Amino acid sequence: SAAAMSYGQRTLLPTTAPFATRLLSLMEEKRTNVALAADVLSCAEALALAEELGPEICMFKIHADALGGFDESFHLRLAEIAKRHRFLLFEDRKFADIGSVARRQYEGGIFRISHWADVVTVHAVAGPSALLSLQEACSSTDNGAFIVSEMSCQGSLAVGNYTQAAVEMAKVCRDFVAGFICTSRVTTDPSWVLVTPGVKLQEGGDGQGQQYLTPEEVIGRRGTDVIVVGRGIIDADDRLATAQAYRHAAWQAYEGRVAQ
Ligand code: 5FU
Repeated sequence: SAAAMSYGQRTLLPTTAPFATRLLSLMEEKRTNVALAADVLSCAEALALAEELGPEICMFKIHADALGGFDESFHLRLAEIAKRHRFLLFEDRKFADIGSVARRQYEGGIFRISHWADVVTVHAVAGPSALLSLQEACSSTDNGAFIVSEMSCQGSLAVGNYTQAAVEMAKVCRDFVAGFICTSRVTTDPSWVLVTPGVKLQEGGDGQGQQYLTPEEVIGRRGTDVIVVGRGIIDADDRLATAQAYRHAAWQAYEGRVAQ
């Protein structure tokens, strides 16, 4: 079955997008399917985190607009660390406007996301125009986007028909869309990479709507591909050991699934 295909095998499919190929190859080689949600207060803290945890992760996810002290030097320094520790840069911008504005938000402003982000997120709510505009503006054909097809938080409206329509939308932009943000196996097509936030070693919530599932549940039972972990790692006393524990749990769950 598709869930039993290895990350490496999936890079060989003709329908796998360039960014998905990069990510799947990196995961297979580095043996990690953990993305870090680096939701810290400042760029200085984010850089320290990238340096410390870079060797454990496949993607470093930020919200650039929530990091204090953002300037041009931040992304240059982050890119250098990413290259050295081999992880990809993920800006979780969740573009949701008309194509022309989404494109300006991607290329311009303070953050100039297209200049440094390997992958971004795009909401499906406005239809495919944002995706098509971002694809035109991306700085490399190896870059991509994940469509938000489900959300981890309580009361999300991205369910049912919306989720299915979001998955369908990817087909209009196959070279750019690398996969989906989701909490379940929203498609059985192994070309797409399924990325799941809302993950902790202990199930529960954060009191502000976030809902957590375990790495075993997400990768092993539900059959998605990458876990996104923020506070589960960032709030730990020993961040490195905790990141390694998530890495181990998520990789074991993946190996169990591929062995079936
Ligand atoms: F699309 C989504 C979603 O549905 N849920 C999320 O939690 C994105 N996220 C992001 O994952 C959110 O913006 C945070 O950056 C991160 C989860 O952080 P946590 O600290 O692990 O709860």
